[in-house]
Amino acid sequence: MSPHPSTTKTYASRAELHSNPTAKRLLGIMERKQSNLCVSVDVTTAEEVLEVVRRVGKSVCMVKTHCDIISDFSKAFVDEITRLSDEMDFIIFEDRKFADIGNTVTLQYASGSHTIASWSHLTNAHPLPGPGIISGLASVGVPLGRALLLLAEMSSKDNLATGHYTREAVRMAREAGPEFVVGFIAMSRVDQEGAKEGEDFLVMTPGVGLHSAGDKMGQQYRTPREVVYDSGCDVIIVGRGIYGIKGGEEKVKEEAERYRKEGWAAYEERLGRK
Ligand code: 5BU
Repeated sequence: MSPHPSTTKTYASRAELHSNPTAKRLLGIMERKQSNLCVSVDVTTAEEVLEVVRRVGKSVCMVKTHCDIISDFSKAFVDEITRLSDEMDFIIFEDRKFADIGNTVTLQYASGSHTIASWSHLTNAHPLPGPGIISGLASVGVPLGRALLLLAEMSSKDNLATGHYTREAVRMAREAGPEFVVGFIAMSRVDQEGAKEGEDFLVMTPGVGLHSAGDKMGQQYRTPREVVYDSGCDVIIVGRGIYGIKGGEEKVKEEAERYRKEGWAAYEERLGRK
């Protein structure tokens, strides 16, 4: 099979293909910072999250949060992570995995104690409920310039997002158009089949780690090279492999740089630059 057209283009040239402001900004950051690394900051207090972000911020194109695990989530936290995102030049991705009917996700996205749409540039949704989930989230997100990923595949062992389900996720994204849905959470180039002229989806991939093959609860890890070069994905998402590394502050910084370099080298290799 010939390589997917998006995998032969630079991130900078792909920015031109996107009308969504978040996708454009992200691809620009990736090129500027030479980074396709997203750090998943799965720690449970606001100060711990901010500490990790300050350490890794220079190395990343994006920071991923789970706001519902932060015990003292507050407006002050939102203000500070937003300030860091401007200062250190990264996108904020709340990994909310919306999964309800359109009306409910609209409320979950805009309201409640987290008001996710007010601060998170990018979020994601399961395609399970059908296209209404996209229209619901878009009604809140589009006026704010936000973007959405659909979960087409997952990294965990024996998950059910495979085959027909994955293909339907891609079809839903194509039908929705590029205004709001800018890509997928997936383990591979799920948009390979039936790719349309001028189309460009961002494929973001969790389950990346250099030190272990997985955890005791079904997570499965691959290396940055396997994800970016072998599978043609665009962004590597790393959690415990970076914030969980032993050895203190400096070690976390070093580890983020290590993943950034590996991810970038794999991207350059796929462009045939080395
Ligand atoms: P880890 O510590 O690198 O295993 O963390 C992975 C993160 O990515 C974690 O926040 C998960 O919720 C998230 N994730 C995932 O691991 N696999 C998936 O398929 C999806 C999200 Br979707």
